[in-house]
Amino acid sequence: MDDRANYKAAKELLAKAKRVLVSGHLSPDGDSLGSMIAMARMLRAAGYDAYATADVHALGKPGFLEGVADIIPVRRLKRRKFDLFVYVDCAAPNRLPPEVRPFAEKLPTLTIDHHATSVPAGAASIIDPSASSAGEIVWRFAKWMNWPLDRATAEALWVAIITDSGRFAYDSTSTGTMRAACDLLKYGVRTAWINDTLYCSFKTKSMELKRRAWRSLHIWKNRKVAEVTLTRDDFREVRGTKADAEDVIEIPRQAARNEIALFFYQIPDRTHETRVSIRTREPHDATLLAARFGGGGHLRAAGCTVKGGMAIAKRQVRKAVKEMLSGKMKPAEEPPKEKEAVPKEKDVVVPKEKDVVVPKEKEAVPNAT
Ligand SMILES: [Mn+2]
Repeated sequence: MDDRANYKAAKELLAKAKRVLVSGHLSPDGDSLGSMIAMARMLRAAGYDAYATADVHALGKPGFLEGVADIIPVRRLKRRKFDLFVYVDCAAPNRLPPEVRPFAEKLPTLTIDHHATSVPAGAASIIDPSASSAGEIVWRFAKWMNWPLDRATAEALWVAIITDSGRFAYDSTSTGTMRAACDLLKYGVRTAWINDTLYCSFKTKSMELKRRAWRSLHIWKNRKVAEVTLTRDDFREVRGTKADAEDVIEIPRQAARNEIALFFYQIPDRTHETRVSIRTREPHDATLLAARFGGGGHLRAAGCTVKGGMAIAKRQVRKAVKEMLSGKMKPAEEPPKEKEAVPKEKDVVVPKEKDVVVPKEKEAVPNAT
């Protein structure tokens, strides 16, 4: 686990490569997208034929980054040839876009990640669960490699770090995070403009999804659990995607005394699956809950996909939540049921708030929204 040994292994792997494909997880968030763009840009500047790949139609707000123009859409990957694959911010191969998986299987791989559930895999791995973001690790490695940065690369890493650290608010924010941020500012990162673009510029459909999510707010178990729901119809009617509902999980998290926040949603283009974003506060381990349904993530932020419609998903997840609250949930007691893509995850801060008004019903039991 010595960083230096891992850096060296990564460097050796890179020395053997010419054409590098970089990918993050499905529906890339700011960290995933920023990290892959920065990695590809720095590799190109270092003489590699390097490209990031993503579903360019699902980028959400971080899609403003300059490096997005160079991304190869996942659907156009087929005819391309590469000799090294780099994973960034991706906890497991099953979280990669399906079009990318064949490359991950065939090529030598370098893993750069900060997920608690990530395990060293492939030819070389740089994994640090204490890092605020994959972007922070990419920055560290870039400095160690003496790669030059420019503004566009710095902005990609800045976005990676601020989105995953909650704008330097979460517990994962460390002196190392600030060191990285401090260095990035030297390259002319447009901080206020990026902040406005990411956090203060919601489209009408995004505002509408939030309005619907607020209306769905359900708080139970003596306020310890709060959940919001967006159905397939909500997305369809608004013509929105998951990217338009990125921060909806913050709604249930705002309730006073909240320990477990849940966001149940169904994306419009899939059938019979319900996705769940999970945020927890001490002492609850979000990965434990997600793992029950084959998902993963971080200690305080995780996600999973439940096979089945909304009512089934709610029944199963609420049952697991009750188990968790009663301290009966044990780690890894069950084999993962379903290898499936999970929604994005971030680490989470614990704001303290006064009372929040909490309408609504009693306890668990299905609720077919
Ligand atoms: Mn991340």
